[in-house]
Amino acid sequence: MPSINHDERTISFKIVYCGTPLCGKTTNIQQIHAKLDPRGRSDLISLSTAQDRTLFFDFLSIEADAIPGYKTTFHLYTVPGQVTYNATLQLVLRQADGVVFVADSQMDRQRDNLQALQSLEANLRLNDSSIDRLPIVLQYNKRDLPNAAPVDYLEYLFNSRPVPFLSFEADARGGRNVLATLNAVSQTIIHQFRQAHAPVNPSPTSQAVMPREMTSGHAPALAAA
Ligand SMILES: Nc1nc2c(ncn2[C@@H]2O[C@H](COP(=O)(O)OP(=O)(O)OP(=O)(O)O)[C@@H](O)[C@H]2O)c(=O)[nH]1
Ligand SMILES: [Mg+2]
Repeated sequence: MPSINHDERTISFKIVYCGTPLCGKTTNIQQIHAKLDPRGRSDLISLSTAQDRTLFFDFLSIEADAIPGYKTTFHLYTVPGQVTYNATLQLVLRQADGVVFVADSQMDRQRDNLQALQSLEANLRLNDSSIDRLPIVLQYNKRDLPNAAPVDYLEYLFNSRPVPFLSFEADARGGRNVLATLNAVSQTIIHQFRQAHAPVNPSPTSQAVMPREMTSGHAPALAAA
């Protein structure tokens, strides 16, 4: 559920990155943080172990030009992939407006991907939500690796549905399709929001809602971060 304040004319949406351990959730958020103009995003907050495993979550907030007349913010969270942190997954998923499910493309990770997708489904149900109602985008990550499974196979495993999810091939470490994935989920969220809240703004859009990507490398603020 988005958080709306009509007096202050602000709306914020929550996007959660889920997926099996080490599939690249944190790397997605790091790349988004690196690619976006610092004026349109917050600092990246990460709580991780010494081995860079996500302990609680990563958090990044992005301002976007999505709902005219309202300051719109997307709050991006990752959750730890390790099953020992399932309570965290459930907590962070609460009130999510959209989910990016990051699948690790490596052939030997498919059982874990499936388990993570089932866990996502179960946790959404516990939160009175559902994989069928929530905007969800699939990202097949680590496409750069030689042992990446064919995309057709991944589509068969994770996307054989009456209404398939939007899906993207990505190399989050190299930054490929990280923003495309984010844009897809945020557009779907905005589309669904507009359908449910026509009085706020009745006109539909198919334009990208994220702030523009920086074109000339990393921002100085990032180098210092
Ligand atoms: N080759 C390759 N490596 C990647 C890619 N994306 C992430 N990695 C690497 O995979 C490892 C795990 O990435 P993380 O982003 O920490 O994974 P995570 O899903 O956040 O892991 P947990 O928080 O522990 O669940 C890191 O060494 C990344 O550099 C990719 O697209 N290609
Ligand atoms: Mg992580």
